[in-house]
Formats: sequence, C-alpha cells, structure tokens
Amino acid sequence: MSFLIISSQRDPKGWVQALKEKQPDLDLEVYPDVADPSKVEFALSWKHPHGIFKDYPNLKVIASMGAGIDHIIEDPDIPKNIKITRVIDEQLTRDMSVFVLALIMDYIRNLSFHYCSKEWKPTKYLRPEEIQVGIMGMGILGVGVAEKLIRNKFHVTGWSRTKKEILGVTTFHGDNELNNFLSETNVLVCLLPLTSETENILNKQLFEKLPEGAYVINVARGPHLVEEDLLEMIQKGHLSGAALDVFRKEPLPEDHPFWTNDKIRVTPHIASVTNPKTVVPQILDNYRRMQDGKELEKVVDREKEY
Ligand code: OXD
Repeated sequence: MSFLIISSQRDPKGWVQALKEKQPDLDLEVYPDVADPSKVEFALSWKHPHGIFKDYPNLKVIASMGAGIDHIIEDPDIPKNIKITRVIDEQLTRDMSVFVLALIMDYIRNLSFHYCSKEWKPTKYLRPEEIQVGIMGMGILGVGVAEKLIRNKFHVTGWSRTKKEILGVTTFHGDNELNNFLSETNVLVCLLPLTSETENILNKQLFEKLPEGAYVINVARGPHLVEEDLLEMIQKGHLSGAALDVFRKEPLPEDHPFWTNDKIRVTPHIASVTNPKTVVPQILDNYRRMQDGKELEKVVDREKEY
C-alpha cells in the first residue's frame, strides 16, 4: 500500500519532509515517478492533471492539500466511490483572517496609494466603525475572518446558502436575502466554496446591488468572478476598486488588464497557504483510518460540492 503526493504549482518537498518526519516508514511516491500505481490507495493532491486517477485502480481517498477541493472535483473522471477530504486548520484560518484585515486596512487607509504616489499628499481615510464588511460564505474561514474584523471594530454581516447564527454578525441566507445583504455592504469579501451554484456569482447584477463606491475582495476562487464585469463596474465608478488574490488562470497572465488597473490590487494566491507541518497529523490520521477501515474525518459531500 502506498501514499502518493501530487503537487502541481506547489513544491512537494515540504510535504515529503513533514510526512517522513511523522511517519518514517511511510511508503511514499511523488507523482509522476510512481513505481507501481496499483499499490496507491491514498493520494494527497493539489491541482492534479485531470484524468490521471483512472490509472490508480486501488485508489480509495484523495486528500486536498488545502481547504478548497474544487481542484479535485472539477475532474469528471474521478470515480464516485473515491472519498475526498479537505483540510481544516487553525493556522489557515488565522492566516486568512489577517490577510483580509490587511487588505481592508490597505483600502481604508489608502496605503498602496501612498506607497506608489511618491508625493506628499495626505488623503482622507475611513475608520473601521464606518465600514460594513459583508462576507459571502460563512464556513470556517468566513467565521474566522468575521471574528477578526469584529475585534477590530468593523461592522460585519454574513451571507450563506443556509441559515447561520454567529455571535456579533448579522446574517442573511439564500437568494431571497441576498439583496438586503448587499445593499448595505461597503466592502464585499468572497469566501464561498466554488460550486456550480457559486461560479460567476460576482457579476454585474450582483455588483449593481452594492452601494456606489463599494470595494470587492476575492480570496476564494477565480471562477467566482466575472472579470469583465468587475472591470466595467470599476471603470463606471460604481465600484471603487478590488483586491484579488485568486484568478481564473493562475499565474495571472502577464498581459492581463488587472495588472495595470490602478484600482485593482493583485496578489499571487497567498492569502492562506497550507503549512505541511501543521496539517500532516490530520492527513496521516485519515490515512490510518482508511487502513483500519474506519470513518474518515473532513470528508467532502460530493453532492454539495464542498
Ligand atoms: C486552499 C488554497 O484551498 O490555498 O487552501 O486556496
């Protein structure tokens, strides 16, 4: 029985080291150098090349290296009997919360503007108490971000598919309550899982429901956003700008208009990147559970797509 690592766009070295440290006798393979695909029962994966899993006849579990699992389930060739798991990790939540707070602070204190202006030109700034942040997606990351913002005196609302009650947050749910949620939101933060329902949700119709001058932050997935709609709404002045950490195509192509738009801040998918050391114990725990025929933890509902 072997354990496979597939890691496109992320260096697998840290994972190999962290796994070997915790379990030196682990029979580890790193894609594409796999001696015997029929021995692989567990795969730890980040952005695998689609279609490859059909070459692993005894594969039982695919564990995502991150919180998102869209990069796994978007592959139509994954047999339905294979279990998919994701990572839930306090450090990931903390990293995401701090990152979103930093983006909002940059926006309300005009920091990027001042760094780039090379002129002594004080600007008016906004205070957290004057800002309503609306978070779309009240899963573990959404709640973590909400708590961080509340502690820093922002007003926070949350929108999710199903009803949620979160201390200190005014919550909205479902399509019927989306307009109410949007109408008072000054800073919109997308932290939704990417599913067939949420793809393209950040579009012109939604942006039009935000108050004039609203700011958009996407730290979820690139396909949530209709890129031309964002550019149009910024150009019209309806949106004051955006901070984007995720993109339809990553790395963001060099000639993409986001790079040169002075109202758009681009970061290279760095909001919260899994630290192998902190999550390897939960991955190995699931590996052992699989070996012992026990129920796995953090299993994804493939119907719900998250
Ligand atoms: C994740 C990510 O899903 O890094 O963890 O985007």
